[in-house]
Amino acid sequence: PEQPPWWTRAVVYQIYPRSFMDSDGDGIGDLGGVLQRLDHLSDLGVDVLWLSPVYPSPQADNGYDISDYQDVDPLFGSLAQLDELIAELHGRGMKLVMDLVVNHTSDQHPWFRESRSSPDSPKRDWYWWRPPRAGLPAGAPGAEPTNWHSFFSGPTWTLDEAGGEYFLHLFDRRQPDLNWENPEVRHAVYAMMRWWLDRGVDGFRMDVINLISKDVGPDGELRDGPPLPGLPYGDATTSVVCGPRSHEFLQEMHREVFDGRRESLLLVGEMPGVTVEEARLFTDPARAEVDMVFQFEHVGLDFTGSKFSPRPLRLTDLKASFGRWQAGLADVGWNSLYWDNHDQPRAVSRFGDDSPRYRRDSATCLATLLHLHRGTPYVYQGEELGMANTRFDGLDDFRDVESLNHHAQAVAHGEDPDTVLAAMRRMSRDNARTPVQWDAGPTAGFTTGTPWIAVNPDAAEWNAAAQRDDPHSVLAHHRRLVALRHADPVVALGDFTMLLPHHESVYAFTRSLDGSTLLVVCNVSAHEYRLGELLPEMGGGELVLGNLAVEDPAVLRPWEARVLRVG
Ligand code: TEU
Repeated sequence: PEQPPWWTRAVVYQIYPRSFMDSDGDGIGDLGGVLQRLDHLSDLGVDVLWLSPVYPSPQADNGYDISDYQDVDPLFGSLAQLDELIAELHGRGMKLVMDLVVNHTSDQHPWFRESRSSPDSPKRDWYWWRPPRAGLPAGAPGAEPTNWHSFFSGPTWTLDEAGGEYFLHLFDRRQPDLNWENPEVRHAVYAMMRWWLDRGVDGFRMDVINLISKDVGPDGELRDGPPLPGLPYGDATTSVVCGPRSHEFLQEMHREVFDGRRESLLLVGEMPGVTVEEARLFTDPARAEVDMVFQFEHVGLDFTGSKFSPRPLRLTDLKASFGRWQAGLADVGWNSLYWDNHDQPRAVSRFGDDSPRYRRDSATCLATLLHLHRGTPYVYQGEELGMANTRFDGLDDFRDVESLNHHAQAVAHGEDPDTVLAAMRRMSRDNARTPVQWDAGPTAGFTTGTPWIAVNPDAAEWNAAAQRDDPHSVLAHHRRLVALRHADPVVALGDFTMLLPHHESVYAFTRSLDGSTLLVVCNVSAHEYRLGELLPEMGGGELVLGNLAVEDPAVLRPWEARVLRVG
């Protein structure tokens, strides 16, 4: 029988370089810092490093606005250091996956500058240029070519005064969308990707790759989306999420870039709004598109409409979502497993309990839950330390373009500034972007200078140095989870069966492979439960891994997680 792909047993660690480790004292993390901290990764046992963008960039969206795809921004270091990183990782048996941001470029990319220079530019059609809406003068209210709302607030169109036309940007106005309909664009991207593979990188995490195909009519027309409640805009997603040529483009990319080298690579498609059915198509190995999706359903259950309208999360909703994805990709396809990344609030604050009493226990409980599902787990820097949401006193403490744009728009539309700030404290991406807490020193050991965003005030207590040699720590627990996936094929490949789908606090499931079964029981609450009452038929079992010392095998303590071999 065919060997399962290596990444079914792998764990990915994500570095957001700006916040990981600063080696030169400018307050911004860099490649030198990553190189200094590689022991932390080896010690954790992870297999792959996914590095968020380090390319030259004006940093409007912290590097997700790229102005040169084939270099390293001096802010982060040099190409020579990137080569060194590749060699160091390979020497330690790890791989490097680069962030590939090709739905859009920076507005400072030479391609866009050229495109903008004139309607007759040979690169005009590399981006989406459109005249004002029929009957309205350029710049008039509502004259944008479509009514679409940007992911980062405001319209998705900005007028270029000089040329009199609008350009499309699904994100910030400094992130114009590339026109993938144009084959020159696609082949330029493929050439760039081959250049990176030839340099030795082991794959790509493809940013919003399911937005590259827009639903464009035969005469180039883009259509309005359904109105969004409470906003003077419409929903763009019906026209841009998993558009009609998405699969065709990814298959073409595969042929042009990955053929012949696919086995050793990791190809991850980050896909907001992707459905299970679409994900099956994107990750069916027979179709040769990507290896796994990075989907958003479970991080969209604690708000209504916009992420800045939070509501309480119900565990039953979370279980239903995970269960649907586990079932939908059971026989074909593959999923990424994550709680945290640079776009999400901190997991222990969002899904766990970051009060002193339960912070360590809930962080380890959540980790157990996640790593025991079928799929490839992703650990985001600091998650392995139980890092939590930070304290934002006022607007000045925020840095992220999404948060700042949202604040400006919401306040302009008459929302109460305190309510807007409260939602930002809870949901802002900046929660994930505070410096990694290495030790109890000033700036948590992150920099000798002034950090670009304030260190979380809890760093004196919650840091890597304090946890490294403590077998009870969140860090030690993550180490055990990574090792378990490496050692036990049931964790990597076993079938998944959800138990107790309607229980409000206990998350339980089994994983089975070749007659061997693991039972995973996690108490996602501060109450106690009697195991015998929950799962009477599942008595006994050998404890493979747990997050608390078991005092009474019959009692599941607050935030306790157990992995038991039951067959
Ligand atoms: O994120 C894609 C994405 O869907 C996010 O914009 C998401 O909508 C938002 O962050 C949730 O609040 C990717 C990158 O991960 C993100 O950092 C970039 O800002 C974005 O693409 C644009 O490149």
